[in-house]
Amino acid sequence: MTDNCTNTILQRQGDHVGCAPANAADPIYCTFPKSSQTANDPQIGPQRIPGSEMVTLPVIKEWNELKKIAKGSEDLAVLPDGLVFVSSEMRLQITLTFNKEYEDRKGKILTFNFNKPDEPPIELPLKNFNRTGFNPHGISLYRDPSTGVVSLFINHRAGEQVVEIFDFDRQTHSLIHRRSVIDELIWSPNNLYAIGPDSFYVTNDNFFSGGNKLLWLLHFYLLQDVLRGNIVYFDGKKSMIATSGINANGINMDKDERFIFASTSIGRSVKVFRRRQDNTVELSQEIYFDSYIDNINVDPLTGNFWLVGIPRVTDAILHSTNVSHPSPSQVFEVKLGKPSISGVAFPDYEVREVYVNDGKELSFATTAIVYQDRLLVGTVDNNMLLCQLIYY
Ligand SMILES: [Ca+2]
Repeated sequence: MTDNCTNTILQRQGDHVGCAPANAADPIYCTFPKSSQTANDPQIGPQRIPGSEMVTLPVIKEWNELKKIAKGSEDLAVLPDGLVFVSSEMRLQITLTFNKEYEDRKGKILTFNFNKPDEPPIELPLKNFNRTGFNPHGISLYRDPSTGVVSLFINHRAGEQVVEIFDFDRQTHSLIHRRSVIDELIWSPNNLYAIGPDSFYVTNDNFFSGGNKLLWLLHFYLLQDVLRGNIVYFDGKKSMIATSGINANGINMDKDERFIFASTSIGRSVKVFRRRQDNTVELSQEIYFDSYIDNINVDPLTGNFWLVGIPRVTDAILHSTNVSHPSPSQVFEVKLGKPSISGVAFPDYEVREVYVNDGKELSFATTAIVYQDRLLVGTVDNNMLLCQLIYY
């Protein structure tokens, strides 16, 4: 990426994201090196992937209405009808610095409708729920054929790490709390994937509990290569470690739920695991990026994965103490190709960088979801960016 880039738009050919024609005279266009890799690319690895050619992508500016509302949208999840659930007003604590803006946040779940993009996000009432200390983080939605939509949220409640389970009431457009899952194996949850209305995989992004801030930060800054978090499976009644040795952040699965994809926090990669019958998982593949990968989402139409990267973690840390400090944002699409029965899960995968910005337009992005021809990118502290995907 280039530091003078302001923003980009996407185009794609079939299910490939491509690049728009250059128009250097237009100030809303920017230039950056195209970043692309495949499984056969010898440049795969933890190093930055050098761009082989310069391309120019145009900008989308359809998000202006959203910026007035959202104080962050750390994670997003979308239903098939285009209704988006937004985890908002999260209080991220990756420094010991007091941040008054965070302290004033209440934690909210919002909805945004892809089909009504001019309408601002709406806060979802949380019924039968004690909001004290509510601090929402990762989201997953489960569609139950009989009972409807179930939403699951990570909640960093004061002194407790919780997975909150709500039923979504479409009639009243509200969430009805059904259950708080507090489990000894869920100690530093970041994100989750709902397998059923009460069962899920959840990531622990740290070796230490989120409730012990000093040790948590010691691991975050110094011990990530020495001590690791993990991925935990909760079956509705009991938990177990699905795999160890990963400071897992974002998590998602393919539509057949045979593979788990988990980002490695500071590892600049996504690990691909095969799911076993007993719900433990086996590492199959690791895909590297030139960015710290946060949340992972899937385009239900193409099955492609959409990842958000944090190119410079130092800027993200400065941003977390002063939200006006820009932290660059990056979005990738991963086309997986056909899975292999054994060995490397997706030998023909392709990675394409489709959005990059120095943080002035979109600071500290963390998640990106696709609905039909639209892309929505969420951030920890600021606005969401709505993009039109142009097919060619
Ligand atoms: Ca995350």
